[in-house]
Amino acid sequence: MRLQKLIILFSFIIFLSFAPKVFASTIVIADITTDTTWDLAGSPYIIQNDKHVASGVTLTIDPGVVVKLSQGNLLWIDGKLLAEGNADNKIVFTSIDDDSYGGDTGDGDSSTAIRGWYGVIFTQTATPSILKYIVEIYTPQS
Ligand SMILES: [Ca+2]
Repeated sequence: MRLQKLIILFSFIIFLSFAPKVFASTIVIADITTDTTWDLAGSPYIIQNDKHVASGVTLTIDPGVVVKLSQGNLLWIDGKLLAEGNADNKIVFTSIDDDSYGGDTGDGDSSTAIRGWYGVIFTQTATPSILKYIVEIYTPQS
C-alpha cells in the first residue's frame, strides 16, 4: 500500500517534469507613465491596442523578454526605451498570433495565419535609447 502511494507520487512528479511549459503573461492595459521594467517573470507582454511610453519615462525590457502585439498595433516611444538583450537572450517583438515565442497567447491554434503588428516608433520627444540583440518579426519593417 505504501509502495503504491510512492509509485503514484513518483509518477506525478514525472508527469510534472514533462508537462508543457506554462508561460505567465502580462497584458499591458495602459500607457506607461512611470519608469517600468518588463522582466522575464512577466513575459510575454501582450499589447492589444497602441501604447505609449510617455515623455520623460523609461521602459526597460530585460534580456529574453517577449513582447507580442495585436494586428496593426504600435508601441510609441515618447520617452526612452532600454531594450538590451544579449546573444543568448534576445528581446523579441512579434505578433500576438506567433506561438513560436512565448507560447500561445490567445487563439490556441498555431496554424492560424499570423497577423502583422506595426512597429516600435520613436517620436520627436523620445530621448536616446538603447536597443541591442532585438528580434522584430511580423512587422512591415522586419
Ligand atoms: Ca496561437
